[in-house]
Amino acid sequence: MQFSWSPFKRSFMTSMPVIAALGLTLAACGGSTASTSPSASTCVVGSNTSLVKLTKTKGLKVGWSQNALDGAWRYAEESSIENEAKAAGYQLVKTNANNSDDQQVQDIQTLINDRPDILLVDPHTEDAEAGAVVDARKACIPVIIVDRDVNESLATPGRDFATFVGSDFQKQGVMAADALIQSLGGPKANATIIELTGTTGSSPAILRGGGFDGELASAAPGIKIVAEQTANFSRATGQSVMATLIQQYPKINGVFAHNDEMAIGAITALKAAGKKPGTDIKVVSIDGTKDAINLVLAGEEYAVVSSNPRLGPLTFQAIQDFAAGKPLPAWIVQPDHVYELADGSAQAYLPNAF
Ligand code: GYE
Repeated sequence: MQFSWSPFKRSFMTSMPVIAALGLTLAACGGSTASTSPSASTCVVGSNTSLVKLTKTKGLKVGWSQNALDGAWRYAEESSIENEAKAAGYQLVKTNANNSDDQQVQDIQTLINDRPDILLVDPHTEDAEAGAVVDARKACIPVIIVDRDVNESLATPGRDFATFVGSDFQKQGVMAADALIQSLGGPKANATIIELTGTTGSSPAILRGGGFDGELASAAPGIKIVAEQTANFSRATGQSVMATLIQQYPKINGVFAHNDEMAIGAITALKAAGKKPGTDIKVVSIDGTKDAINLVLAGEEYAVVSSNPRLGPLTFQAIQDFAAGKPLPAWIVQPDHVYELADGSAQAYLPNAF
């Protein structure tokens, strides 16, 4: 599982305050000063320098580039963004890239041409949309990255975008590993497991995988990952991938799925193969959907680590702070938790599940 940036770099970036717009008298790459966004007055179009400053705080037009609308998590995120936009009295211009990087790059370009005051981007993968984020900055439109991050060596917080609002995916992976280790008998356990990974190249897949694999190797070296395969964060794909893998590895003791959808598909496949998930195979996943929490309550899944999709409040607070000229951190972290049957936490969380 590859890392695109180290935890050290991440925490360094987090502590770095966002540099305020610098009055942009520096190198402009052949751009004219015309056609700036209605509220982004200090920006030179095509400029390679600093973040754009907003000069209005009310009635903002907000662009929103969603990478897909394909499951409970993403619908919950979408309504959280919609609700906050409505509550703030902002106009929201939305696109949905249906899990296509090409489509999302095109969507961002369309949104740039529509001249929003600020642009929110939830990138499908880390690298593919980074160039379009830089294009938005060069078109004098400030960007906030929401949920999934871009590769921060290609687009940098404080320069190319104002802030990243999202969960600590690496920590989620560590929490998932600790839960699975516990379910398999603790750090001294000897066991074999399968890991179903999310969309290749997306920040949650990279970081959840990295956090999980690192924690497993150091905390419980007797637990081995015998197969690691992507199921694209999809329930149907999780089911078909697991249907094949369980024939190949019938003796596994556990499954880690990077999201609930894949775990639910995997549990269906395990049952169809005559296994008893929860009894002979322990399953852990990440998200906190109603469907997965109900499987925890039914004893078929051991634990779910939340990845709170309700990112609207933090995101729109960041917009307001940015518009008011307040400095933003490089990363605004959405906190997450582990939910299990044994300690009653899954039951207590259920009313908040999505
Ligand atoms: O886990 C998954 C969705 O980016 C954190 O994307 C998000 C992930 C979430 O498809 O269910």
